[in-house]
Amino acid sequence: MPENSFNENIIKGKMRRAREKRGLLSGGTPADMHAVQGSGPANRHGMPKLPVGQREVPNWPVLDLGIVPNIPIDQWTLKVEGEVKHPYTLTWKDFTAMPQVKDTSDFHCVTSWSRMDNEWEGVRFRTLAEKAGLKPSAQYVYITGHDGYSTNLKLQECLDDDVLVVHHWNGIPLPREHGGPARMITPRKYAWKGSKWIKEIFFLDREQLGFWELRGYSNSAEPWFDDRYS
Ligand SMILES: Nc1nc2c(c(=O)[nH]1)N[C@H]1C(S)=C(S)[C@@H](COP(=O)(O)O)O[C@H]1N2
Ligand SMILES: [Mo]
Repeated sequence: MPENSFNENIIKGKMRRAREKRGLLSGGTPADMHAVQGSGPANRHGMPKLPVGQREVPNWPVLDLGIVPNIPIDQWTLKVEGEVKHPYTLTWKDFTAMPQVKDTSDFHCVTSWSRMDNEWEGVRFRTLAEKAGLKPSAQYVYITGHDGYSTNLKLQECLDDDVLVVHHWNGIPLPREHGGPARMITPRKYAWKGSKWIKEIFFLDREQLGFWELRGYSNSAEPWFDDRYS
């Protein structure tokens, strides 16, 4: 558990917003999305640049729950466990020795800002999963962060090429306030599905909801369907 505690006001404010906006679609449909042809990163799906209800920001806002963990590289570990044949714990050296990839994708926060064309570098989630040897029962994923955060995904959603555990962004080491030394990114989902300061990956045989999923955020979280709150 983190030493200090979450900022309850941040959480209350976001929960209020989730309640107010529940079931509220801002009018977009998949057909609208196809009306304008776009191009770009895989998570743009050849669609217009921005999913409905999003606005582009030039900067990269910081969102957290009032805790910004400091994890020196020499103390960093990532644990992979659950419904796997070979649970393991990576050190930083192990992690950076795994096959590395670069990918460009857009980053969509459910609070409506999007940061486009981010160049990420890290290890594919799929590579981490393959190393563990998933049992057929591994159908769900639950991820924790060093600040005590958690989030969840279906296994299938984690296996896309662009789901990464990243350590570099736009050519610089991932800044601590953005989850450095390493965070997960889930470009086809709203950004809360990617844990900053990633600590553990659990493969599960049943769904376990994460921090925001328990507090009114959509479990599926698809930006192109304006799928924000449940
Ligand atoms: N560990 C952890 N991961 C987290 C969060 C958090 O509070 N703690 N916030 C989520 C939310 S709501 C968003 S929008 C993104 C924000 O990432 P950023 O601060 O780098 O923009 O991280 C997600 N991952
Ligand atoms: Mo967010």
